[in-house]
Amino acid sequence: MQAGKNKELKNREMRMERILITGAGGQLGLELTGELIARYGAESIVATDINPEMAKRMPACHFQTLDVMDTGALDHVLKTERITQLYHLAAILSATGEKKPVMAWQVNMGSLLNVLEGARKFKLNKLYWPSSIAVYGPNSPKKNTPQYAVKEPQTVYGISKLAGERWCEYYFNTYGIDVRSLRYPGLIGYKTLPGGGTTDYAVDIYRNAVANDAFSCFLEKDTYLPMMYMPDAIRATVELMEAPTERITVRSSYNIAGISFCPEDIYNSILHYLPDFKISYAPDFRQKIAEGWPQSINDEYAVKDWSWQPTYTLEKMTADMLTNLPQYMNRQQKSGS
Ligand code: NAD
Ligand code: AKB
Repeated sequence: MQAGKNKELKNREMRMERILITGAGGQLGLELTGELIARYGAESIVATDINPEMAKRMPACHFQTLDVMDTGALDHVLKTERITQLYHLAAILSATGEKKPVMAWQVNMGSLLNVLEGARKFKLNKLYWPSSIAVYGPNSPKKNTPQYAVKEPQTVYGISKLAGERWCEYYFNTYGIDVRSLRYPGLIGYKTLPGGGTTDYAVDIYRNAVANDAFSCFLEKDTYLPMMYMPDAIRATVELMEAPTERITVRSSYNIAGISFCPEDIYNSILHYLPDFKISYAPDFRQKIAEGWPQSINDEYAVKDWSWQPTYTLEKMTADMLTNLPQYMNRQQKSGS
């Protein structure tokens, strides 16, 4: 009886939140927006992106075009929509960042400072901002990389994520902003396309396999990287954001581990279902980025603080991707996106 009442109270509290998502049209954003709608109700969510075309792909919720570099426009939404929580996902990823380094720095840093200031001015309850395994560099331990290992990132993206982590911790220490963050590995899912990262090959390979196209991989066959299946990443995000404040001991960003594999491993896992699938290797500038990153991650703080556990292995992910991707690719072709 009491348990039922507590659950009802929690549901009511959750529905009183007003949640703003920036970069909601991206690979992570589309999926996370869907999950937040399911948990908090569509009326609680304001999804935004700089790209107005994303309105068409948005799950059923209020969508606004918003360039998060525009401080006035951001503040206007925070105020008029009475926002209480913000998920700041807009960013330029590693591969695009190496092509446009100054722009990547300006967008990643400028937008983060805008949302941190917005959180302070409008007294938000919580702020979520993702970091990345890209904060590590060639001098970090490669395997089972610890939370507090040396960090000398060599990409503009990694430098911006490391600086961003310091800013998040600063806003927590100085202004008491409840900022929470995860260092995601490369994310893989069937619902959305990746947006200019070094780990994108691990989504593209499945799409080529399902389309019966041979795949040319931009990384060498034995390049190991930390990766994570999207359902695990979404669950980790929600678990971190809903964990009691006193459990959060890391205010920069938490390491979280999922799977570690190389292109040859993922290829072999697909061959099990599609034995005629062909792969070739043509490493490009992204090889150097990948070689500067860890191969696997130690996530003991996330495990200890809020009981993080991934559920997907490479085999389980491949089975799920190949089951679900064909119908999503058909839908995406039909809608032209
Ligand atoms: P994405 O590139 O797919 O999406 C980013 C979205 O931000 C796009 O829809 C883009 O239109 C939007 N955007 C860009 N500039 C903007 C601006 N000025 N104002 C508003 N919107 C803008 O990226 P993603 O993969 O969804 O990544 C989301 C976050 O997660 C990023 O911070 C990224 O660094 C982090 N992350 C992602 C991965 C991954 O594998 N996808 C791994 C580690 C960390
Ligand atoms: C990228 O490759 O840039 C991202 C990341 C690991 O941060 N997927």
